[in-house]
Amino acid sequence: MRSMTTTGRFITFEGGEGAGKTTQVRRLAERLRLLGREVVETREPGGSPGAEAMRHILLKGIAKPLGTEAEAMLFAAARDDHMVTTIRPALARGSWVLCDRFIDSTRVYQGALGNVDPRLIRELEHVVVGTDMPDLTLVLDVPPETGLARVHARGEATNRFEEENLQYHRELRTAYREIAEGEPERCLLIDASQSPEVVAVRIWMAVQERLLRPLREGQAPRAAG
Ligand code: Z5A
Repeated sequence: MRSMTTTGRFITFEGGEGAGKTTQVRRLAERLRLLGREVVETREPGGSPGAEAMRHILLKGIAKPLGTEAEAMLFAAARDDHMVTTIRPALARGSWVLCDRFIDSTRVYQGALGNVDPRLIRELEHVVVGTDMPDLTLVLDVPPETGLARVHARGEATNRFEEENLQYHRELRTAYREIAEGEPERCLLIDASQSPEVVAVRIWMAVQERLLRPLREGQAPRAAG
């Protein structure tokens, strides 16, 4: 959690395929820039040259034969480079960091769905993220049928995770909802089946209430869970 004397804030966007994370990162960044905030838009896996190189290996399924535990460690290694190279320096400058996927993706994809021991997942988080947890995590919630239809309508090649079956995507949604329920101080579940405009308004209200108002009033953001 950031201190009240630091103006930078760290927001992560989570959810299943086609939930609208990338769209909403862009919209929130535009709103914050209009307020004069410096904003860094980033993503995982990726967000730094080293991590972007690893993204290719992870999303093409090249690491899949190594097993989900090894994949979790590779996602963590990419995150470590991202933290060191991009996220921590941006927060230290007072920038707002908006990140498309972060630790909850590892908890859900490798942990809940990949059966990686939660103790290993937590230990990797502890080593890589430490106390630099997100101030706010927006979990965009959409029925998997809707999200996958959006992704397929784009007509781009699918990645290793998008190719899993519908039951897999239903379990992903359940796992995300459980995280949001379990950590209400850090996470907020957003109904992402609405239009992009409606979802953006809901997100903007949450950011104002949870982060901008406390900042104006000289308080630290609500404690991360
Ligand atoms: N992964 C992991 O396993 N472990 C980890 O630790 C991490 C990641 C960090 C990254 O995929 C994969 O890595 C991910 C988990 C795994 N699995 N998958 N797949 P990615 O970055 O390639 O894909 P993604 O993160 O799932 O993004 P996406 O499929 O592009 O979805 P999105 O960002 O949520 O949605 P979008 O790009 O904003 O929108 C998708 C389309 O829907 C687009 O045409 C929009 O114009 C449209 N859209 C957006 N919002 C709406 C609304 N509200 N209504 C209608 N249409 C909309």
